[in-house]
Amino acid sequence: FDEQERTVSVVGVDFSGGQPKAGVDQGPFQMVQFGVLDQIKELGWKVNFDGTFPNFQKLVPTEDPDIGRMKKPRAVSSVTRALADKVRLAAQKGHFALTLGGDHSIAIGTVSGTAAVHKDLCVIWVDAHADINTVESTDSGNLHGCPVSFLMGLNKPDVPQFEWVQPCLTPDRIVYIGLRDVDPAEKKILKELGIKAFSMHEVDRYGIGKVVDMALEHVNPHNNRPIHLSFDVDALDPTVAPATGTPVRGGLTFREGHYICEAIAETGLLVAMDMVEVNPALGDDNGLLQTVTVGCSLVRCGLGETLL
Ligand code: NNH
Ligand code: MN
Ligand code: MN
Ligand code: MN
Repeated sequence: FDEQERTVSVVGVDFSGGQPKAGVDQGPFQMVQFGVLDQIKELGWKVNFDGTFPNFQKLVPTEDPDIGRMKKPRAVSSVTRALADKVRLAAQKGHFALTLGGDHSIAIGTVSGTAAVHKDLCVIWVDAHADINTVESTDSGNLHGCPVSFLMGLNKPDVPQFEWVQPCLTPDRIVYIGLRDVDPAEKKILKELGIKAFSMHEVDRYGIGKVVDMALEHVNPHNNRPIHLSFDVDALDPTVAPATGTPVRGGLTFREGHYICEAIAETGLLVAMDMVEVNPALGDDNGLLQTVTVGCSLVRCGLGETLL
């Protein structure tokens, strides 16, 4: 980025249709209310925010019956399609694209948008879950468990509602950190495609410093690929981020989560970040405040906040 005018385009996606729990659509509003935009400005960024909520709810159809196993396919498709356009336009202007979710299905849109501009894009997916179920393999039918399969073009034949999605990710251009709740069908997909994943087991074994080094070395061997960081707050341990739809014990500590964002920001290659699955409706007031606070501070670290 040009040091003179580093600009962040922020998109808040008030959308929950990729999973069944209400409230995650309020995540962006809560993070903005908590002050994330001013905090980003204090880091020296210009902030471009078109922020009238709701932006995306209006695209959700009133009738959206299941198609096969897929729940709310039309809603997810139209929201992510509009989001892809917004993110693409931001990236075309040379802006950092920050997307506040919303559930993780929105990554179909965010990664499509950045990949359309940054042809050599790689993705770092920080999550308790692999989100690579296909429309056939998903048990839950919740599309927040499927975005990676769309981005990689794994759903064959094309799902008509998602025909607009250009497969933009190859197995060597995505890496996972934090996994600990991966469905059997997803394990099979990861293995067959040879996708690199650092589960909590590897975090325990090598420590977060080494894991991030290895993850970057894998997706970005020559340090020249733009990076999209898709951060699901449920990657963090539920003691750190309780207000999320599918908490899983044994997650990243507060510092491990922040270290990941700091180290990726340090590469100077980060062009986009998603902060998703913050659900202010879940948990008590303290848990909500904790989760919103940590979402904001992870975003700041991704945008270059350092401890010293
Ligand atoms: N793997 C499960 C599914 O496909 C759970 C996905 N839930 C998430 N993903 N929160 O990040 O339904
Ligand atoms: Mn996820
Ligand atoms: Mn998750
Ligand atoms: Mn399942």
